[in-house]
Amino acid sequence: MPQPPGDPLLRMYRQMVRIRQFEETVSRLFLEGRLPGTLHLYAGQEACAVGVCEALKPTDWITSTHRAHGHAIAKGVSMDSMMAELFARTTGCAGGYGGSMHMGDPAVGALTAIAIVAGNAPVAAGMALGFRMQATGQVVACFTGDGALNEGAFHEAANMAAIWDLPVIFVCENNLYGASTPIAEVVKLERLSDRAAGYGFPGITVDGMDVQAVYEAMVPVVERARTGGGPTLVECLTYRYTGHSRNDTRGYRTRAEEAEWKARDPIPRLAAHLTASGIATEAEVAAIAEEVAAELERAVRFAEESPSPAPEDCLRHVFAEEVRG
Ligand SMILES: Cc1ncc(C[n+]2csc(CCOP(=O)(O)OP(=O)(O)O)c2C)c(N)n1
Ligand SMILES: [Mg+2]
Repeated sequence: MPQPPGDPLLRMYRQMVRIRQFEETVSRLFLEGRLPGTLHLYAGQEACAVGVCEALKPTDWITSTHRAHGHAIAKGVSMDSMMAELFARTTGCAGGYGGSMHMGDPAVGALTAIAIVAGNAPVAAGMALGFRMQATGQVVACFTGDGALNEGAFHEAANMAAIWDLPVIFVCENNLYGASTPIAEVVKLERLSDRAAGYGFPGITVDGMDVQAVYEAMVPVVERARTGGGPTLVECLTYRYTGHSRNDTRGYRTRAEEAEWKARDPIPRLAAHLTASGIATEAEVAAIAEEVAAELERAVRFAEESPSPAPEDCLRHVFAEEVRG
């Protein structure tokens, strides 16, 4: 799927607004009891997904986590299909069987998200091995959290990617917490990107609240992966505005800390740059939010008007029956 045309900064701005409004909408729907299941919201971290995906080609891939909405939107998964997935409707991107943690669409290079923490890292390394063996020139960006870096699966994948110079970029969104655990309690390093030295590839730390910084950091890293230079660990310093998932009253962090991070919100930050540099007027920036709000209204309507899966189909896709014929 080709990238929408236009100024890259405006495109990134729109994408961040789309993610933010998607999260605000689904959060409200969830609290109203209109969505089943659970949610892991991405609000606050938009600059990471958008900056990373802007540096990828449409033919490149991402692998994602339990906090999947932002990654999926940034890579181009349709909000209609994501909304329908959250409503558990057959038009959802996983047929309504998966929910919040199973966002994705192979048609746009977004592997259906994997909610096992770090479970997507070996899969990304495997995809990258496939790309290299078939000389496709593609790369894969593997989104992980800070908590994921302490999982055995991550270490094994990073080491294998290192020894074979695989075209994978490990993007660690360090939002300071793994559920309720502060990262500083479970990692002795100040910079998680220093872990990369242990695998023998570069690691960098970027401001994950600044979409331009993330994008600019990613461009050479993607080029390096694509041209046989191997992986990089990109640590994005960021913050999730809401609790880890439902029922999280955020007792493990202070309201003052939250306010500090929200003062660095990536969306008004880029809006200020767009208007100050003459790329867009204030009215044009405001129009984007209105257009996105209308897009979301349509997505909710699409989801609500879509059919629910039939009870007799509940075991479909559980076993490989169709493959066995
Ligand atoms: C292997 C595994 N262990 C535990 C969980 C439960 N769990 C889901 S998300 C999460 C925290 C992950 O933290 P982090 O990697 O920092 O991602 P974040 O939620 O901050 O985006 C945990 C422990 C899981 N899904 N998989
Ligand atoms: Mg985290």
